Amino acid sequence: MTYLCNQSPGIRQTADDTPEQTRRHPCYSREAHHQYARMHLPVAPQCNIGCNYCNRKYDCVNESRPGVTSEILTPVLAEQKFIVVKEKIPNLSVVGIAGPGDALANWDNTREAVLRIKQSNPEMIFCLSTNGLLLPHYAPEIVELGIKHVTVTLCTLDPATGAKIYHYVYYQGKKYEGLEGARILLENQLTGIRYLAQRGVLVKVNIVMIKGINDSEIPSVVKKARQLGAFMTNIMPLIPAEGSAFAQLPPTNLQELNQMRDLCQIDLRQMRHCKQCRADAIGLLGEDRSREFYNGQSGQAPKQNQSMAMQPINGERGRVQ
Ligand code: CLF
Ligand code: SF4
Repeated sequence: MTYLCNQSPGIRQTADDTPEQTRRHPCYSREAHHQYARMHLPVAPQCNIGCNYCNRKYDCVNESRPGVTSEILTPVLAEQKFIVVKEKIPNLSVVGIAGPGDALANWDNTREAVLRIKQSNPEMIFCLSTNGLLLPHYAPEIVELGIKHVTVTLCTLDPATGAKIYHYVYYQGKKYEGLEGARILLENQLTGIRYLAQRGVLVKVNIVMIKGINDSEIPSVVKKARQLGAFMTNIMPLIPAEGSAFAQLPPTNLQELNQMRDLCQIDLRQMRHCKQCRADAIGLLGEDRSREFYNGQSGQAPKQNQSMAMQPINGERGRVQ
C-alpha cells in the first residue's frame, strides 16, 4: 500500500502561531465561542464505516447529537441557505461540513459546497469533520482548497479495540470487518492527520470516551495526536444511541470525562466546550438556531427520525501515490 507521506512527524501548532482565522473559530477557540457562529451544511449523508455507537437513523455521533434529525442539502441548496443565514447572522465565521455521514465519503458534494461559498465569501473559515478513512485520498485536495480546520475522530491506536468499536469498514469497494477493517481505518487516520498537520492544517482529534472499551487508552491517543502535529483533542462522552450496538453501555460520566481531560491537558490542549452539535447546526455553539432556517431555501421541513440513508459507498478515487 502506498502512503501519501512518510516524512517525520510535523511540528505542533502553538498558541503563538495560531492563525487569525482560528481566533474566530468557535470550536478551536474557547474565547470565540460566545462571539462567533458556525453553520453546518448537511451535504454529506453517506458513511463508509460502521461505528457501534452510531444509529444510522440519526446524525453522525462524532459531530452531532443522536436523536436529532437533519435535512439533506445539495451543494446548490446549501449555498442558497448559506446566503440567507449569513444575512441574518452577521457574526457567522465558520462553515462546517459534519455529516450527517462523513464529509469525505461524500467528497464531491463537500468540495462543491465549499467552492461555491468560498468563491463569493473568501473570508469564511471552512471546517470539515471526518472519520479519517479517506484522508489519504483527499488530504491533498483539502490543502489545495485552503481548508485550515479539520476534525478527525480517532478513538484508539489498538486495532483490537478498534474491532470492538467499528463493526465494518468499507474501503475501495470492499467491506472489511474486525481487526482487518480497524487496521485500515487506523493507518489511514494516522497518515492523514500527519499529512494535514505538516501542511499547516489545524487538526482537532475527537475521541469518543467509551467506558470499558477505550477509556484506558485515551492518554496514549492524545500523545499520538500531539506527535502527529494535531492542534488539540476533544474528548467527548459516549451518548449511548438507542438502537446502536453500544446502546446498553453507560453514558460517560462528566466527572470522569473532566478527569481525563485534565490528565491529557499535559500533552495537548483540550477542547472543553463542545456541544456535540447536529449536522445542520446554525448559530453560536450553545444556541442552535437551525430550526429557524428550515423551510427556507431547502424547502424541506424537518422530519422526525428521518433516515439518513447512509449507505456504504464505492465512489472513492484512487489513492495518491
Ligand atoms: Fe462544526 Fe466541528 Fe468544525 Fe466546529 S462543530 S465541523 S469543529 S464547526 Fe464544535 Fe460542534 Fe463540538 Fe464539533 S461544538 S460537535 S467540536
Ligand atoms: Fe455513524 Fe459514520 Fe459518524 Fe461513525 S463515522 S458515527 S458510522 S456516521
